[in-house]
Amino acid sequence: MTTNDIAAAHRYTAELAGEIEARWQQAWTERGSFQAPNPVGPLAGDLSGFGGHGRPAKLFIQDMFPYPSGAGLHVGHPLGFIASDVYARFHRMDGVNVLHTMGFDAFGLPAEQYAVQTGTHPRTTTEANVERYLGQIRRLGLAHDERRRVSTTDVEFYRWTQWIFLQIYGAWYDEEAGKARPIGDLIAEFDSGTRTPADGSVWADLDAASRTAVLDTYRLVYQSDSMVNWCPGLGTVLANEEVTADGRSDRGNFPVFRKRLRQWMMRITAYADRLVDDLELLDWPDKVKAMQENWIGRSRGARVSFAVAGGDAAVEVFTTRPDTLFGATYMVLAPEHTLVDEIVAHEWASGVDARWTGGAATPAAAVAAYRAGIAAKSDLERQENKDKTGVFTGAYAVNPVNGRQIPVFIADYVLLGYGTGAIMAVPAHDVRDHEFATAFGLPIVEVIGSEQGVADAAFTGDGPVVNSDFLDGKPVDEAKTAIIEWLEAHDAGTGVVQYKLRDWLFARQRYWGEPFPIVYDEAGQAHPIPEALLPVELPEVADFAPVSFDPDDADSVPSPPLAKASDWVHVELDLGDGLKSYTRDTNVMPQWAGSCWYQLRYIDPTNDETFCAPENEQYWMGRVPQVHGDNDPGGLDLYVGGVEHAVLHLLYSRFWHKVLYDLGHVSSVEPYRKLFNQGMIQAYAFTDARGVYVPAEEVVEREGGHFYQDQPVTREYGKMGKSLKNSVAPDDICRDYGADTLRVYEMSMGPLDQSRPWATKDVVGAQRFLQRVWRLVVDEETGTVRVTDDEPTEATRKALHRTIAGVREDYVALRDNTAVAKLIELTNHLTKGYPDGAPRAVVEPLLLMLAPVAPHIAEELWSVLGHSDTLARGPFPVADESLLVEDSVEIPIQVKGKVRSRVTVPADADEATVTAAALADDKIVPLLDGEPRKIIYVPGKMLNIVP
Ligand code: ANZ
Repeated sequence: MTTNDIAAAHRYTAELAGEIEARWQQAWTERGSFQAPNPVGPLAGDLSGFGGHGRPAKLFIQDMFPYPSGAGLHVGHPLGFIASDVYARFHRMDGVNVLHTMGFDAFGLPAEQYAVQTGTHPRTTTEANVERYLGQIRRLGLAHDERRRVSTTDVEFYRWTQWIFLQIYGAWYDEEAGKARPIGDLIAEFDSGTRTPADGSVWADLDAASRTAVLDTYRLVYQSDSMVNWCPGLGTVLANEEVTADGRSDRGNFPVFRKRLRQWMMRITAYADRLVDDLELLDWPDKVKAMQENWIGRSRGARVSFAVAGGDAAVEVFTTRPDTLFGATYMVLAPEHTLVDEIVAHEWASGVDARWTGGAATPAAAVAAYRAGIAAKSDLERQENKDKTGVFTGAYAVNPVNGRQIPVFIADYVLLGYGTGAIMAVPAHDVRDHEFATAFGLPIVEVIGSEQGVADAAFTGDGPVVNSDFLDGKPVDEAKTAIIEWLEAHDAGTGVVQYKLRDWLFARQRYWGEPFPIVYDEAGQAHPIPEALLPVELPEVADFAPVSFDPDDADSVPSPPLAKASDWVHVELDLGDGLKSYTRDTNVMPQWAGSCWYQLRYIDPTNDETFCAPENEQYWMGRVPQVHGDNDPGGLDLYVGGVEHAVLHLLYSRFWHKVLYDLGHVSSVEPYRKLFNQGMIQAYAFTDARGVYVPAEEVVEREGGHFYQDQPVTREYGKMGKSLKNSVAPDDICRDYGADTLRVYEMSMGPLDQSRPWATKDVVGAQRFLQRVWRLVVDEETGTVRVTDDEPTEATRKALHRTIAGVREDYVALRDNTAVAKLIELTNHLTKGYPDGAPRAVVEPLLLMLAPVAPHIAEELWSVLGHSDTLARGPFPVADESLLVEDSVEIPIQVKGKVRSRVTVPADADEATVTAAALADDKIVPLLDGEPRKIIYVPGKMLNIVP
């Protein structure tokens, strides 16, 4: 045996790490080390003994759960998972009841597309992928309460997704109360006459079908006709991006028809104001709040009425900038606007600008020719078109604010379906109007002052109003208020609040999703499925593709895969009035549905009486004003995930939660009190001569260049993932170094919210650190324990307690990189200072502090030191305040009020000592001419000398 072999016997190698890690993962599962007790229900347990000493009693921590794709995790995915695990482990060790688990967002398109191609049931594919993910998650040592794992595809999960859908369907938004209420309340109000339907109909006179129709206009879930791209040949509706410029399907080249189709919608717009206003209550990154605010896009504007000169007609416009009214120099109607035919002039006035007439003999002919020319264009093309086109109608309108007559045009950049389909054009301050005015030689009048002026381009920024009579000098916001007051006083317009947010299209014509708990009677009326008949299970079908039709049959209607399950579609049900025949809704919910509420199921995953018992919700998510202030909305204590979910998921989820709150099902106002966005892990990617990505792991570096199969390749840098072929699998890193090393590496790469480059060659640095810790405890050659029972020196004790105080603060603030740096420093201090064995009194707390980041090695060494219990529940060390006090202090010395030097004195030095040190200081002596006149000492802070 060589020396090397002996040394290797007890060295912390990847192999040994792997063995330790598997053993501890097993032990944690067996002991249920990470199980968090609930107040009530199946997971109820003892809650006494948590919290105290300024600590919270509980913390609910969650990651944005993954979609289990076939590719498995790459090392970028666990960045957030590990960070939240460190946070959870630290607090659990510190005596907090921590709920941390992870489930799967498992409905979705990839499994379904795979099913269409191969016939493999999406459930089979999904379950295999979930197994794979679970293996990877377990390998990383994430401390999850495994009893609480859920998949959105579990029948027992989506049963409650359907139940929540029914609560939303059974509710309407009461504007006066500012909240959702049960639809039954609305019916009662209609019945008693305390409220009348908004559409003016008389409730008492309506038949059952008409009443249903009225209620549908109130429900928070409703069906409405919307324009979609229908492709009969593929049997599916397509997104705009899937349709070619000549109106055919990208895939298969079939004709595509614009068609109005009935679709399920969720009335999220009812919550627009609350969704904006409540952002203020959230501890979220400003960037994400701003993105939600922009997405909702609440803006104050006005409808303004312009009389048409020489007639009775008036053109109403919608504008977000009524403050620019004095700068309106022409108007534009959408070409299809119904007023056009009414106002169009009989003939051109003499001397009309040739650019305005489109070469036509009369205004009517110009309008007709222009309409014919644009009929084939889609809204998108019309808006994107940079070359502004249009024709003059021959008519003039009167600007209400100054009586000026301005020409009225039609142009395709104004859309019929938005606002009122007509605009007042302010070329000085609107980009599209500027382009149009330039092309047509129309006046450009500046009304918002700017340095750049408005001759070359529109100025869209803020500034004082100019050239606008009584508005002059006001900033934009004040001017808006003033002009809206003026318009309302003169009956020329009204202020309106406008939102960009649209209702949420909630149906998908797919297979792998939650079925709708809705059936239709023979008259086509929709009925909700009673709660007792839930869940509506996804039926088996033989093939997962939608039904396709004759490609040219524009009149066909989509028939989703579920329509093929005819035994399932046609049912006899008793909905309370005897057995009758019904047909089921064959749509499925969009993939967002499950993630709208999964945190609530984590709380009570096995409750079969309710989606989440109120006591449990209150405990884990309830408001805690004593800790978070009176405005605390409640919700998760920490939600970690990528910034790509700033809108959609985070908005949908907030919406559902608020509906549940209004209806009294939850006590928290918001689902996610605190949000943290982790950065991304990036990596080098390589392209060959054709610009195609090649597998990064097979690229070799030599002679200062990079080669793939001996061909030179070009290096770039980007997000890690399948598309750039630069993924690194965590499995490989765990095999080559161990999970603890991977965890330490990822946590020490930099601040958590910043993106960072992955470099496999740097991982070894983290491994070396853990090997040094290992050697503090274990003799690599003999395997014996190296720690001593010696007292640490005063300097070491101080170093330890400084580390404890710092590491605690770092863990609380998710600054794991600086926590690791402090642990490395303490380790190096012990390695250098105690070559013959470091004191147990310091090594033990070091292991406890290391445990959140590198839990397996910490557990192993903890047991090597003779402890039989796991350190999953700590105790996490507490710093001794008295050891944090510095021995010496630095006192600034001022001469005539200016700092001239600093002296270092013992921390408890009295005035005489400080003065003596100051008067002997090299930099002070030359400034003094004999005895100073006056000396002022601020104890411990400063000494001021007046010479
Ligand atoms: C005058 C004005 C002056 C405008 C100015 C903007 C800037 P958002 O924010 O998207 O709601 N607009 C209104 N209806 C339109 C339609 N049917 N087709 C095309 N454009 C339309 O945009 C509202 C602004 O878009 C409105 O405010 C109007 O132009 C234009 F310095 O009015 B504005």
